[in-house]
Amino acid sequence: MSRFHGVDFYDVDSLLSEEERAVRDTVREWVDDNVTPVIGEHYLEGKFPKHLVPQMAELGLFGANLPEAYGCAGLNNVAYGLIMQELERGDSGVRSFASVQGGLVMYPIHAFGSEDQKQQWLPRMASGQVIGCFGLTEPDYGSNPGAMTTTARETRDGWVLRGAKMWITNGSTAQAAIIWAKTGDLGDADSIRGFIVPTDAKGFSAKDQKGKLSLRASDTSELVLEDVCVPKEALLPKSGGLKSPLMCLTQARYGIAWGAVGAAMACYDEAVSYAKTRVMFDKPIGGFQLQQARLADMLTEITKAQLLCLQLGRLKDQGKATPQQVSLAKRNNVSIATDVARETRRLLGANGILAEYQAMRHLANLESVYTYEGTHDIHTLILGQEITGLNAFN
Ligand code: TGC
Ligand code: FAD
Repeated sequence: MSRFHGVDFYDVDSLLSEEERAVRDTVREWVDDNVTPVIGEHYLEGKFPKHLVPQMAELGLFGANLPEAYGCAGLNNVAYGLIMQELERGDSGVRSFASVQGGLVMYPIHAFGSEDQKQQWLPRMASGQVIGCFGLTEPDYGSNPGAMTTTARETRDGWVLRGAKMWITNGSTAQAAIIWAKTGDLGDADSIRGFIVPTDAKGFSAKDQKGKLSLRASDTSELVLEDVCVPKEALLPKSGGLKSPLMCLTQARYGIAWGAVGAAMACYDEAVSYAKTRVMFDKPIGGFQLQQARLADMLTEITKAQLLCLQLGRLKDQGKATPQQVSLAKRNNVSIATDVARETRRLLGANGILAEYQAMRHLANLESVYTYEGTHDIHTLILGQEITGLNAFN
């Protein structure tokens, strides 16, 4: 039985299947035992806890919603979401690692790869033997990836890739990178295709992004591709156009919507426990109306976000979830999680700035989560376009 029982004000638990609860409890316990005790130190040192990767693989956390035929857990999307929730309860960097590996690297190989590519890469990625990264963002093209300038030119033997990718999670630890590049004119976003590029290929280099004050327990890198030659088999044959990487983003954004709830739950738990034990003016601070208002707001927003995730997951399992519904959940849940983390930090007073508590680390992390996988603003515009039919991006 898990030591962390988790805020569940509306008995969302009763809406889960036995298998979904079992998956959630297993990951919850693993996070309590293996992530929470060490993450503060790794965060301060600016290091991803690499030693956790084999354990995560053993638990089946990589590409958990992909088929068992490729060595994956074959879970439904609700169970997958619960995994992301529990991982991010530990740290956004740990959830990021699993999201990138599963949603941004294994998913495109599964969706756009040949049978040979799936057999060659997916089992090794599920078992953590091969770590992947996803290169879409460029130094000059973040929110607007369709304008990317990385190119892939076809030769007699294969392809030559040239360009740079920026802010790439797992970039310096990965053995394989999914690189998105234009195979036609720079103005032609329809010519974007995906490639599986081994990171030891000649001309490929990765440099760690230094000076991060957020997601410190996660590797983030710049990738440079200087005429990197790859064979014909490196191309993901069914990828075509900007839609392909955007489909991957929908997978990862779905996981983030759940993950953010986990970070908020961790902060709320910390806030409640602190409010009940910290005595000021001769009584626990939880006995003051101002702190109760903070806690009531947190509980309300977390409960709404949990219900949002569950229904989104059920829709996804029925094949009915739209990218816009995923945008709404990513936008809302990251935003409320950031608010919960900030209010927890404030409730904790001076202790709230310490790494031995969780709130400040989650708050700093969530600032990255707010920006990556489509900034909050971009998701606002995606929803604005869905509502009005009018494009306000450009
Ligand atoms: P647009 O014309 O709107 O779309 C091109 C085609 O794609 C379709 N589409 C989608 N399909 C699936 N999922 C989505 N989310 C989709 N969004 C659009 C669209 O229907 C169209 O299809 P078709 O058939 O008509 O060709 O393209 P646009 O150039 O106008 O761009 C729209 C915009 C701005 C929304 C898009 O570029 C965007 O989402 N920008 C944000 C970029 C972003 O999120 N980057 C994330 C990089 S990866 C990352 O951050 C990893 S963090 C990892 C971690 O550590 O966890
Ligand atoms: P910009 O696009 O320059 O945006 C700057 C500001 O302008 C933002 O506030 C934005 O909302 C706003 N803005 C932009 N366009 C509009 C508009 N049309 N209307 C109104 N406002 C607008 N990318 C990957 O490919 N792979 C990864 O693994 C990856 N990991 C990441 C890890 C971390 C820690 C971080 C921080 C980022 C990561 N990213 C990754 C990149 C991430 O996806 C981009 O940072 C994000 O898409 C935003 O791009 P940008 O930073 O260039 O901001």
